[in-house]
Amino acid sequence: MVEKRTVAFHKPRLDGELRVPGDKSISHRAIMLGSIAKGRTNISGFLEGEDCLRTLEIFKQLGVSIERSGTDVSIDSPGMAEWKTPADALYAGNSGTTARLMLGILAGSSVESVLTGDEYLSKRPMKRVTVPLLSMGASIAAEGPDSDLLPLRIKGMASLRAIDYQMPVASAQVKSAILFAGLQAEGTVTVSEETVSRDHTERMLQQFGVDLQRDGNSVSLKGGQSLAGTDVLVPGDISSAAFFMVAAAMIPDSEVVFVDVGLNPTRTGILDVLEAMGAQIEYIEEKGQQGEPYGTVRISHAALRGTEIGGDMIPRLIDELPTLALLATQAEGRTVIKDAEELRVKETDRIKAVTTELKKLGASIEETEDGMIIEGPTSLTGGTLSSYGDHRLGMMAAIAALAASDAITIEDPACIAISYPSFFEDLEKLTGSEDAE
Ligand code: SPQ
Repeated sequence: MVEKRTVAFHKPRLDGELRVPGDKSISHRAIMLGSIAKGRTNISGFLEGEDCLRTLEIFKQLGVSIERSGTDVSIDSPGMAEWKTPADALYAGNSGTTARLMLGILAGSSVESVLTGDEYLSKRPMKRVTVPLLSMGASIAAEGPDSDLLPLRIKGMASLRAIDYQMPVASAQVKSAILFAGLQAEGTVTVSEETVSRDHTERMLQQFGVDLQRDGNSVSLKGGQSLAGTDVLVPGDISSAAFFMVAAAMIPDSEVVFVDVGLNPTRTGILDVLEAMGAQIEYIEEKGQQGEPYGTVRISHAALRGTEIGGDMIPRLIDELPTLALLATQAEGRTVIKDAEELRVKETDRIKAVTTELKKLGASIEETEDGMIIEGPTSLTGGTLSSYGDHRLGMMAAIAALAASDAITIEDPACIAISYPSFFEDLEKLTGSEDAE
């Protein structure tokens, strides 16, 4: 039986201060680089979400000593040359980041392993990563009938060939996998992308002592460098905050202050679009520590207008597009989302899922090949929405309940814990109301 949760609000308004949990992308990378490096790494603000816990468990299987107490993690690693061959398959769960980045890391290790995932991840393409890795001399073979899909067997080669790779898609996962493999390459690895994707890997490699060159949209590093354990502070995840940023902008009289949220410019597209749609945004404080900028931002409701979202903006807000589509249903005029075909290969086909689910509430939204066209404003009814096992769809459904005239029942809401385990508590805190069950 599918688990369900019903969310209902009577004339809601959001008010207060919010410190969202740690950034998912940065938490993964902190565990990965802390395990590759020799010595001790202390992480604070780690995201206790399902995806990041999968990454952590994988490195324990590889023999790295990792202790976690809530959001504090300490890693004592002998360095990747000393990892042990795991007895069982390495399970990435629902996490595309874990699977794709691990492929790059394991390809240059000295262990042999099999990487698996859950039913959703097992349908997501891996060739975008395995093709460049194979050209570096990696040994990766499918265990199943489709070479694009998990499970994959990786025989660590300890040393790889250098490549100069022009990425066909803007993807931080592909870029990171090649850079991680590049740490074990003979010579210099260069990765170039047409549009810059999130750059957490580049920033964190430098924090761990790697000499890395950035030249426009290209990144290069020389193989054979050693990494030293360090301290990593993980700021709040702007992709989690985005749900409440959209809610604050959408619901009259709302005002929310987001404390210590990540403000890396490769991730702040959501703020630019909210501003373009007319929301009030005030940057209260901006700080930067160890290469990752973060700060405090106030977002308040205002009359909203439709906008166009496409081009270079897309990688800067790719994971926020489901909730921005919801916001567009409440804005005056037309919103066009384009150049976002990557949404089709996320945890689910997010273009199809978002249009199908928002239509159930009465939204005027049409699917295009690479995005969506939304006409607003429309009043939304209640209904039963599927999460498709996709955390971002589950949270979009809950935020839709703030604007809907009736209750919304979310099917399979448990997936929300993948990136935001305390989502419903924060929703209750900001609205001051307990959602109906
Ligand atoms: O890890 P996963 O499952 O791929 O997670 C998602 C998400 O919505 O949380 C995408 F489905 O985020 C990706 C993001 O879309 C996380 C990520 C990263 O940490 O490097 C990069 C983006 O993916 P991509 O394919 O553009 O590299």
